[in-house]
Amino acid sequence: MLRVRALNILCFLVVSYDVITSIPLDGDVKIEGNDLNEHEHRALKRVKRSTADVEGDPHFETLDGYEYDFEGRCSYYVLRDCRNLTQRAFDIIANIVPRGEKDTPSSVITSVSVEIEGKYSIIMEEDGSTTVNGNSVEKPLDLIDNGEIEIHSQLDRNVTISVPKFNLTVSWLGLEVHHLRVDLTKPEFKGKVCGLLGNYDGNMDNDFLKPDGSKPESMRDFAKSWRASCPNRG
Ligand SMILES: [Ca+2]
Repeated sequence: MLRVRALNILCFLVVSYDVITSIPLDGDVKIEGNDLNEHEHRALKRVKRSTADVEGDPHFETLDGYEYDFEGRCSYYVLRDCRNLTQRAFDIIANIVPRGEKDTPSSVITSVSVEIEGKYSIIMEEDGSTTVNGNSVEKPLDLIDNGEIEIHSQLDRNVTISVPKFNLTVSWLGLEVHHLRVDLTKPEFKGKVCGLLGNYDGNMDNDFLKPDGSKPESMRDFAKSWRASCPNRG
């Protein structure tokens, strides 16, 4: 049975790469996870998580913990603010390109675009090179508009975009692992975002829906409904 007990001291749950640990802080819960089975780990992540991942060829795990694989060949809305459709706080788009051999087809994300409030267009390429509104980011730490957006980047390394006012962090490591991670913790976005990484309402069962709220007929139908554009089609 899943054991979760309250602590008198502060306690902060960290979910990272399927490893669940607890860091003593204050006012949260402690997770005793050594003997949890896979189902219990997943249940726990569903309750506490605020992180979504897309990795490899590509394997998706939504903010609410729903997991699936999808080999696309277009650009897709990974996660977008769906509160105000005319002025979105953010929009995260991934470009997916076929990379496999004929017998073993697969796809990977090759670049990620992050749009912030319609003012900033940040593009992270596979090698970590990054531009903001078309201008290259050359510094390891670039503060846009006095820190409204923070960009940590180095060629061939991780790129991390932080938007403190939205509690939004987008991390990207293109080379070899093609790993995109999105962390969103601001409560006002709960149930108010959409895209391939779900709606962040704590329920994984409603993440597999099309933009109009209808159930897709297939994975292909689901992914197609979240297409942003299709530049990879010849
Ligand atoms: Ca959900």
